[in-house]
Amino acid sequence: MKTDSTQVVIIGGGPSGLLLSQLLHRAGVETLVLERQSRAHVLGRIRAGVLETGLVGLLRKAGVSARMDQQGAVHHGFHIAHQGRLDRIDLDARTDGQSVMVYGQTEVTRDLYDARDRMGGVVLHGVEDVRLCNLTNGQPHVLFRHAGAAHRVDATFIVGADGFHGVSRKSIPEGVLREYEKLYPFGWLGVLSETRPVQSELIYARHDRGFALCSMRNPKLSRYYIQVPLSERADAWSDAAFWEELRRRLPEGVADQIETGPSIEKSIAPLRSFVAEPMRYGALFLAGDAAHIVPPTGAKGLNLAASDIHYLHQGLIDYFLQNDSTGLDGYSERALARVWKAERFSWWMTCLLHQFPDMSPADLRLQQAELDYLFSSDAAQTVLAENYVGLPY
Ligand code: FAS
Ligand code: PHB
Repeated sequence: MKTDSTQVVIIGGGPSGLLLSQLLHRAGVETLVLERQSRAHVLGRIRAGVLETGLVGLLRKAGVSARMDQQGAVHHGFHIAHQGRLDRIDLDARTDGQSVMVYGQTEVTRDLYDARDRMGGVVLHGVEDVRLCNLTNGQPHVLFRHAGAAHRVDATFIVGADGFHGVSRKSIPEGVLREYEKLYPFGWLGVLSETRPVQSELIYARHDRGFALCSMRNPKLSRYYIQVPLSERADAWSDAAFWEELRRRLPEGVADQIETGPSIEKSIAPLRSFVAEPMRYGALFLAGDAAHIVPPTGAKGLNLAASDIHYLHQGLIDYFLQNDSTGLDGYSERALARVWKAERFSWWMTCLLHQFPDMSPADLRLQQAELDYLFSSDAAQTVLAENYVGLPY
């Protein structure tokens, strides 16, 4: 058994773990990141596309914003398609000039890995059998296997940034952990294609046949989604069938502008609302998808991970550099307050735009009335806009 020690062990080399490691390293706090998958596997994931102002600011603070500033696109609004027409949500006007950045999570993760390499940050890939030990009664440590050898690393703190299926949340005893979950009876079939995005801004579409979303990664890379039943499989959808169904869910003036092409990625993501409380147990802190999941309708998943990291990195720096544990002691309560507001918004956007199998005619009319009210009320559009650009940290 090889034994080592560090200040903070981070389980998970996704955006949460990498961003925290980068911010702590720049402040002089030592970390070790343990990642189950290869770097290529992590970078092969196609996930979020919209960054809130808060995350953009954190990436700048972490020194990883150069490529985002060159290749990302600032968006000042987006459209909602319903009843055959497009209505725009003017983010600028509704939030005194705030906007969002469209820049893929894959690129954010790539920028973070490059920065970790430049700083000599240690990220171990192919780590197996991670076990969290002594979280509340003595020297917290992590046991794992890597490159065929058994390892033990002692740490002052352990951060679980290992996503929804990780080991960290499951290391909190059942009597302590409270879990809240809401499953949606549909998923999103997503396609990435090297085609011109149909519009320069995102289009969220409500249609009797189901939800659709027109997004993008850059002027030559489009990202589209359609709502599908949970029973569907991505490989059962030909590209032609996907493009035809997408067009049927969009207003005519938009549908006939869609540039089709071969899909370079096609996958189905289930939708769920999930929160685990508390986000701290002794020396363990949970961050990102390890603690919460939102339906992607509100573009909050990655952005919630960012606010967790904002609170946590500050608390850890205060502890190690000022011997002040106030931020760490208040982390769970502070992070959860913002998490639940984003869960509410993501649930609301999902209910507004999706067709639920058990909707009655009255439900359908109420859903349409919600949209009619939204576009007849400055106040309602302000509420949507301030949530979409991201509530304050
Ligand atoms: P991640 O899941 O990204 O990273 C966790 C890391 O921990 C992974 O690399 C994993 O390999 C590693 N890990 C797991 N168990 C481990 C173990 N035992 N030991 C070591 N390492 C371990 N958000 C949006 O805003 N918009 C979207 O459109 C969107 N689409 C999504 C589609 C899918 C299929 C999924 C799953 C999520 C999507 N999300 C979306 C949310 C997503 O972007 C997350 O919020 C984001 O990846 C959160 O980052 P992390 O918390 O780092 O978790
Ligand atoms: C994406 O571009 O992948 C995306 C954008 C907005 C969302 C969800 C996904 O709400």
